[in-house]
Amino acid sequence: MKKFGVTVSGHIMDSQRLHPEATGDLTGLLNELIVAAKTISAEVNMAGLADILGMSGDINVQGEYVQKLDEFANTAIKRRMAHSGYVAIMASEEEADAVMVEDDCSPGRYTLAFDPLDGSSNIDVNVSVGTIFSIHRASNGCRPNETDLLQPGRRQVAAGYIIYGSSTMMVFSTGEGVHGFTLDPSVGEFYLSHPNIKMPGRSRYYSINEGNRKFWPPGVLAYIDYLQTTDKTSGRPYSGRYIGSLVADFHRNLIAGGIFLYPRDSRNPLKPTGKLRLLYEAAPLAFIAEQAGGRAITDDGRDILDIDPEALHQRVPLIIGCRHDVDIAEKFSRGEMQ
Ligand code: P6P
Repeated sequence: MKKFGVTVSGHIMDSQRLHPEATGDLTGLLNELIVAAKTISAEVNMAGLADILGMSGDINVQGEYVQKLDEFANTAIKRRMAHSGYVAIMASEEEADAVMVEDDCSPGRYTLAFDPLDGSSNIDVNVSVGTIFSIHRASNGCRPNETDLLQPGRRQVAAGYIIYGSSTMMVFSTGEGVHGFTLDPSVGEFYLSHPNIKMPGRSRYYSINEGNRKFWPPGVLAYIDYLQTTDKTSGRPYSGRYIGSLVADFHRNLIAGGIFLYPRDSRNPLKPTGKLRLLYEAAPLAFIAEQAGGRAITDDGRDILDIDPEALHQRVPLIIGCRHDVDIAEKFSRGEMQ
């Protein structure tokens, strides 16, 4: 019956109708993202065959090799947005500086921050990767600037991700719950497959790179030891599940129940605040998590959505997942549980 299901565009239009004051710009922006998502999905799924794998030889602002698909995804999104009239200014993991959309007065009412292809180091081994996006209202009118992008996550108008895995799914929220849409590649449509997603009250999984164990903050170390201790009443020990692709790890935890941690790393002075980026990784996923009944904090107990960004590529430690588990992790991070 999927051919007659609710499409993502239909769902967005239904949502817009609930807001008479809506201009349709956010709907237009999301629809442009959907087109980009379909383009990227086709390319990612062809990667193994189209011999597009391998390094493009470029290095991005993060000091990481840029794989060709990273560049493709970045260009696909920038091109859709550049002439859409919905976006005033953008930030991308693949761009050192903010990307202005128009040289003169921009009509765009929104900002877009995105990670075009997160987890790209997994592309060569066919592990799921994803696009993450975050949308805010532009506040500087005709002359947008970087401060339009540096807004706390709680002000997001919409956020979400596309996961390119065994199937391509778009999961997003405009502040009225979290909804998941699965792409039917035979007709090129995303159909509503996961309405009103809620994180399970308790987790079964924990996701963390155990190879960094010796460099975790004490609170994180104590919390992971707690999760690995047998206690039937609280469902412990949890199972470890770590894919090394943020979108894939987050998506599993969102659907099946889990907690993901990427804490700060005492070993690496270049990443004193962890590896993941605030604007286009932690904040959008935190928005989704809270909308789904979960929560997201730093490893010293600050709510991700309340952090005032200071730089486009600012990194933050991230603990995100089912609210019950994040609340306990917070107690360990504050030394209130040992
Ligand atoms: P590590 C992928 O490179 C990424 O940015 C995220 O998708 C993922 O969660 C994390 O890094 C994995 O990092 O250090 O465990 O390999």
